[in-house]
Amino acid sequence: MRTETPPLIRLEDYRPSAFLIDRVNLDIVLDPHATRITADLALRPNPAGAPDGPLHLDGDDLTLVGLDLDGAPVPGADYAVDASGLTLHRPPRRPFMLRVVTEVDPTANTKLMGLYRTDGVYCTQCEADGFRRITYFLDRPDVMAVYTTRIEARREEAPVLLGNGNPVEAGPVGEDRHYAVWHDPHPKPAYLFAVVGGRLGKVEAPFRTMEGRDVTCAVYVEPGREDRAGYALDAVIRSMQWDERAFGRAYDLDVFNVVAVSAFNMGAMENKGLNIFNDKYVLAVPETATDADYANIEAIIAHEYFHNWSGNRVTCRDWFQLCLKEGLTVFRDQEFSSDMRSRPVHRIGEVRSLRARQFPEDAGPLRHPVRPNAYAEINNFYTATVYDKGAEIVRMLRTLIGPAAFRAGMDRYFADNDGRAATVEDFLAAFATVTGRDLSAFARWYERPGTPRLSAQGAYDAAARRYTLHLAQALPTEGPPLVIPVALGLVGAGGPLDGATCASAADGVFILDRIEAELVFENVTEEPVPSLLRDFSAPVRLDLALSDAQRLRLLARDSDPFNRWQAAQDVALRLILAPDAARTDAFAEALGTFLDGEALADPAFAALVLALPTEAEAADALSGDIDPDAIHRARHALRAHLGRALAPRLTRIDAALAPAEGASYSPDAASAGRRALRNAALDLMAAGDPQAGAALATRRLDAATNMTDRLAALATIAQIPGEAREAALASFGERYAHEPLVLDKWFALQATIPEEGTLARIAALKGHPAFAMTNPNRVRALIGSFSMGNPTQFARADGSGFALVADTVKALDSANPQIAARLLTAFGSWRRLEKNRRQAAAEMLNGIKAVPGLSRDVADILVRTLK
Ligand code: 0A1
Ligand code: ZN
Repeated sequence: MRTETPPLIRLEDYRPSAFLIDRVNLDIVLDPHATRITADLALRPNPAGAPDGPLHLDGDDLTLVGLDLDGAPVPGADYAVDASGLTLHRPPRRPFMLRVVTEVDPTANTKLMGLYRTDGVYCTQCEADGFRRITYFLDRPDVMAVYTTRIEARREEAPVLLGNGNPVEAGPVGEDRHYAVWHDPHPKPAYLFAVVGGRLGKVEAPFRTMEGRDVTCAVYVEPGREDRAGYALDAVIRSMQWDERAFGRAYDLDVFNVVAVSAFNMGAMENKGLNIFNDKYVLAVPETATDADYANIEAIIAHEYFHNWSGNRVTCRDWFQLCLKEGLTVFRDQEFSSDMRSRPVHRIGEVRSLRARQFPEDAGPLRHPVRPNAYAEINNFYTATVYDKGAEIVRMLRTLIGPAAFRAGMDRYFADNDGRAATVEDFLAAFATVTGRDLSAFARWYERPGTPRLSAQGAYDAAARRYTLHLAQALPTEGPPLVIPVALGLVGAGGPLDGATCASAADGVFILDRIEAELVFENVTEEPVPSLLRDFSAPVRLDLALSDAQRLRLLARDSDPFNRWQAAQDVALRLILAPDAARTDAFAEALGTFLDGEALADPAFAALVLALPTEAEAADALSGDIDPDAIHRARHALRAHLGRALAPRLTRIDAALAPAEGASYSPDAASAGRRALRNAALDLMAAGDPQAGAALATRRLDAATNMTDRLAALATIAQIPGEAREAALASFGERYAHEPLVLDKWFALQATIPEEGTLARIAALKGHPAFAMTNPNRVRALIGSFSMGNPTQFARADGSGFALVADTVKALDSANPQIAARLLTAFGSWRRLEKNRRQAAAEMLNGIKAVPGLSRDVADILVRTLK
């Protein structure tokens, strides 16, 4: 069997459902191998649909046990079952009740979609199309129903039984069984359905909403881990408070439950009133979690909670509208985190991740618009483009219309679409209504794939005290121009030129809605350096030819923290791509002055300035024939040079930021910032002097009182070959032998060592007792980190790195196609590699293609990657 292009589903083919389901009554009797689900569905023809044909209910991997229509068994001749579901040949043209009884095996469910078991806990994952693995259903987001769910289980096996909505009743069933009934009054699509059953411990806290509703918030975790759930619970409360303050959105049920499970395909899921989380984004104590873990937990708890309005109360009409909930909710969680932490530091983090993940996607074979117009497998569209570029579009909209109009538009959007399945058009219409503006040109951002280029050229006329700036945009695809908000200013030798005026950018933002434009600044008293795209006001690539000296002026003098950081990144990137000792000295001197002046005032920001562009970013700046080894060498040489040049300062920083004796750990942003700078200093020192660095890092490792410092020290040591490294890795592995989430860090760290021996290391680690191909976190830690974070070894010219990943994809595909497909996306940039590596990659991809019976998930990525 050859791998064919899987058939496409197209946005233009969207039709309303022929039937609707208003109410769903589920009775779920949990059993490890034969869980029985009785679904009573209240169906009716959809007046907006065309209900004259047969009724097809989606189903996947189900055993049908019974089928009744209005209380009478449906004769065998009146329906058919196949791999895609169940068809009623002649459904009634009036409202009717359908009882569907199915049986599933949650223990055998390795895809982690539908109902499955992880560490003995029953849980579900229904987005995007997992509900059809529980019962036959109209499994599409525009079919919204009110659900009542009865769950029954052996008390011993599942003392905790959770569902969507509010608890209604609970009680015993015979000797050793019990049940619970949950009712969710808010109509919802099937993808938001969830149940959980198992032995779980919990922590809880009360919250009173601004509307006066008393809510019990709870976080459920593996029994004995309750002490690790407190930070997540606190983040729930802070998210609830923030959404009331920032968006006027209150919670709408009596309980809000979060459950942590160990095997989960993604980060977390916003099921109504019952969020299910990858435990990596819930569990945290200082001994096991890093500052980054705490920040992720806060952000993801917030993200899922914010979905309650942007996603659940207002959902998506179809999966093409995925960015409607995801882009908007990422924007909301970014705003939340910015308010909880340092806004500029957070913004830099957002952009780093956009550039690391979304820019390459947008430049490669998997490129797609933020709102795709066709897909073969929707689960492959939970991408950086839909999420992160989707969030950038919302941010640009706010910049375009201003914060007050933005808030009014959001209120309008929620009011007009509450309880509905909406589209991107509905979203934009709300803002058009409140502002009276035509947003049709802005809407092109949703349709056009690729990262626009913004080029800028300036000219100064000293006599006229006038500065003229020419801006032009270019997109990789044909079409009319985009609307690009360009936040900007001019910077003189002593700082921003506040006296300069520009009529077309009065409030510091120019809206470029043509292919090119000329801006004139008057009263410019000296030759300025333009500071463009402040705060990264649009997701574009900026082409602006500045000298190092001009960029370093921005680093020293600009008022925009983002562009100060960007200036240092730009200088460093150029030095990686074209090494130059004299210019590196000048850069080091500027960094030194920067550190002397303000490192200790804002350590988190300083740590970011010291973090050079990644190897992937350097590769991304090249158009083709990429040699990852050359990039690695150049970047390493730059770090070593800077490490040596800055050594005295780094030593001072190291000393100044040493924690006080006996000080206890706090995950707050300021404390995390001090740790980040101290650890960045350590790493740079070690690059400059590996021997001394290894010794210092070893001392740090021994002295560490929290996982952030311990892991940072270990990461530094891991880059320096030798006995110290092997001893440190071994002792860390032993110390955390029974902490899978910590071992994941240890797996990832070893998988990203940029040395030939790493392949053998990974092969050995696959045999580690804690490693399991059935747990996505383990696979991502060991194999995903390798493919995404070790460019020299993944893209080895001999093909062995590619082979490691390709073999994992093949081995995993039938058990868990979603994870297999995600791993495969690592090949996205293969065509831009130099010839030998490119050939090796093509061979591996074709080798996967030859495997019979590939999943649609993997086939879809493969076909697009090879196209
Ligand atoms: N809506 C979730 C993401 C998600 C998507 C698919 C899943 O299936 C395994 C799970 C989660 C979010 O944005 O957090
Ligand atoms: Zn989401």
